[in-house]
Amino acid sequence: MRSLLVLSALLVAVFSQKVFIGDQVLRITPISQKQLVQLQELEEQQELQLDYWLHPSSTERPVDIHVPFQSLQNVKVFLESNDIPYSIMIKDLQEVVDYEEMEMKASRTVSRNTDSFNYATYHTLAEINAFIDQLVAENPGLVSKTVIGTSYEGRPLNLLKFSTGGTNRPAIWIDTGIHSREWVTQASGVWFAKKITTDYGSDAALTAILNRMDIFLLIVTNPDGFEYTHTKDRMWRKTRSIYAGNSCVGVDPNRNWDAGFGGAGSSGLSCSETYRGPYAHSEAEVKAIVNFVKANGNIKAFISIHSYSQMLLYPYGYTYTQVPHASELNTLAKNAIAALTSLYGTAYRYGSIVSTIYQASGGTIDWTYNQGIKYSYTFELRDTGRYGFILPANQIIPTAQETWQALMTIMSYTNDHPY
Ligand code: 0X9
Ligand code: ZN
Repeated sequence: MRSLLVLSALLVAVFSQKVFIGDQVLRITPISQKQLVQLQELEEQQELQLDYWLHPSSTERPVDIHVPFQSLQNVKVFLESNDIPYSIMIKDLQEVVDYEEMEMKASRTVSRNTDSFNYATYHTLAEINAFIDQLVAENPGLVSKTVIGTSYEGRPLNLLKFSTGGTNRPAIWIDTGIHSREWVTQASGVWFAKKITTDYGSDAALTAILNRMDIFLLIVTNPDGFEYTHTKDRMWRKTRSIYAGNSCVGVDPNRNWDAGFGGAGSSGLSCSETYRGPYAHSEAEVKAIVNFVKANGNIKAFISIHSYSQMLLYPYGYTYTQVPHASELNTLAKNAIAALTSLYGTAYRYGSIVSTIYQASGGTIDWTYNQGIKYSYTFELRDTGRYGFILPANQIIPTAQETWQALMTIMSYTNDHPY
């Protein structure tokens, strides 16, 4: 065990990037309450270094775990001896990561404007920031950029504003990439930005929205984590903040909000992927959005985009208590998903976070809802687990296109239902 850890540390030193050679992603389908508890207990075993891609919640839903090579034997023996059914979803994670990197390098070009930008490939932080500046320069009457704060490591949080005028108009907020490894979300965010500029003035529904409301779009919500996924560890999810006394780096920015902070479905251990941080809003990236929402009291819809699972969710995640607007939010979610599915047939589930995915405390949209933003939603984009966070680049555009159908449904409804 120790020698394997030393070996993997050595490999990181040599390649400078974390490697996932022989790591597997297991899809586990617990068939009893007892097995669910066993999978929860397995998650507590820090020394196994398991990365739960989907947490245990009910026997209706699978549990996906990224298992490092050095823990595979132990985990498989544990599952088999307890008769817990599983299959191997990704047999060698490094192969999938290598393929993605090869594709990305092969398609890399420097684009001088947003028409020649390649929307069908993944991009670095620098490329996305260049895209943002080009979009602003090309559409000075519609698009502007504000830096709403800086990340822990000092990177700007570049918020795009789409506005046709007015002051303090009602607004829609969309963020992507708060979990840095969910690359299809930042890529979709880029596509949405371009889509808004091409559809304004030609698409009647979007034009109606922008004639009355503003749209705010934060594409790289966790820039430190995003840079880290490109340079050091493709699987990095959290921020990159460091706290004295903690053994591990980073906080889960979707457990750090002041809504049920510290409750079930979050961890107090810094090495956990769901570490909530030392206190609510400790993370600079979260705090910047909190300040912006408070200063801009006119946000009417708040949509936070994640992957994967193919779900459209509304509050709450921290409690089983239903939100007062549950039935309206449910109907709107149903309509949004009908629009999404109509494009390519992609199947989505929808419902409250706690009843649809799993309990999670300190999440973004629970806080925004409690701030009075009624239309608070969160997406989990493609896929359902075949590739998980390493979604092939040829799915970026179809994912963004279908998601846009759902976003338009929510935005139009918000525009038509002032409150
Ligand atoms: O665990 C999470 O934070 C979300 N899943 S993810 O794989 N994207 O990490 C689910 C929590 C539900 N809340 C939101 N999707 N915001
Ligand atoms: Zn996420």
